Amino acid sequence: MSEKYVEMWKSIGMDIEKHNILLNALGQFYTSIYLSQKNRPKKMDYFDFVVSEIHGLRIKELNDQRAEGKKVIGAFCIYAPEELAYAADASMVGLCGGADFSVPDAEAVLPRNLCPLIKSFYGFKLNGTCPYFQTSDLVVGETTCDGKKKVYELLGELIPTYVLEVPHKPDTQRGKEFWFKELEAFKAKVEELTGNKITAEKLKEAIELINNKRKALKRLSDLRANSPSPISGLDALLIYQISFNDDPKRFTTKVNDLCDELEERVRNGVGVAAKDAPRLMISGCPMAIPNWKVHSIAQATGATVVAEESCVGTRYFSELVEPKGDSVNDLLWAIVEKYSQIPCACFTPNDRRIKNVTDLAKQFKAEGVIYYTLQNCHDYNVEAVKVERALKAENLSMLKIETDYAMGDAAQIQTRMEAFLEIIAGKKA
Ligand code: BJ8
Repeated sequence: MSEKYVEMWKSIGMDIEKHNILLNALGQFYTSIYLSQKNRPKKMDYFDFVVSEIHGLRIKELNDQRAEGKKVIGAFCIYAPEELAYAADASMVGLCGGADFSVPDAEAVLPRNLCPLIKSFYGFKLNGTCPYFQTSDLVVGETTCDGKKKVYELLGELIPTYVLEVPHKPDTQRGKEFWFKELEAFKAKVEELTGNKITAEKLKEAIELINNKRKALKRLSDLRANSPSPISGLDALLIYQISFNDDPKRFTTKVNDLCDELEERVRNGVGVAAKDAPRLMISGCPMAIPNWKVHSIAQATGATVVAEESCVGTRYFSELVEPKGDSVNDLLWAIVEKYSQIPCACFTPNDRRIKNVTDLAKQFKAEGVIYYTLQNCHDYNVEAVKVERALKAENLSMLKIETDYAMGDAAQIQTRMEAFLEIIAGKKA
């Protein structure tokens, strides 16, 4: 891919030399983790292609759109209301933040004992190796956790950054009213950025576009409840990750095509792991691309990952925006209702998530839950206490893994997972 796009990368201010190192490493990583999997669905071809062009063709598409006057908005959180971006003919893309590669650059500025996701994204902007950052006209952050909130102040020195104030009790009437006002302000910001008015008609279309994407992802997710699961956890995770970067309409079509194939597999009893492979659910912090660490370790132990209770997972697509009227206000309220159901550990109380974890574990017939928390993420780390209690009450075992993006602890995590699988096997016997 490199040669073809060098001029484009230069034109958006990327560090070509450093970026080449990143691309080479990613290519090798992808080949060893993804392409080595056996019996993958044929329709994964498209998603392999997307990954191979994730810094190339997709960036070209976005830059071609920009040349026509359209805007690109970068985001980090599923609280960023993408419906409003698309209603103004802009695109919303996920920004890089899932690799250890950029962490040393960030640590030259930021404290080391900070969440790796935050260090990673800040480092990617500092070192100029994320083409999505370089293509964004605006970054939208949000006041979820303290680390992100403070780093957005620094990020704002490098790229225009707008911070949404997110209510920390989003499920209350006051929280919803507050969020409605924030959405109105963000709508005005997007209109100012794009020069386009967000009409009811445009907003309705955008809601449908994103609802369709969420429906396709939920269809894929639900298929994994079958035994055997027709797709590997790694492949499903990859698709969830790509959902933040690909063109939403094309992506939805491709996910539905894949689901047709998976339904066929289910009818024929075709799976990817051994029939008796232990079924694991992952719950916790989001895994931004190319964070495949825990899934690849789980698969190496012989387990099959069947669900992710995560923002790169069920929290993104479980609910739809369901308008009860046709005015802009009605549509904004529908967005409020949908987003206030996202059970992020940054909020309190977060009973919805505790219930979701146990419900999902049952729905997906998970025999154990891997609780995944990034180092220095206090919200997910502390919430593990309540999640574990709830799972215990359902006689479900949980293994908590607190880690970063580096692979230094991979062998230790694998040993702990193997011991966990023995406990699960002991319960079955
Ligand atoms: S809605 S989970 S995507 S904030 S950055 S909280 S890992 S210390 S990402 Fe998130 Fe939105 Fe919530 Fe979902 Fe912890 Fe790190 Fe903070 Fe993080």
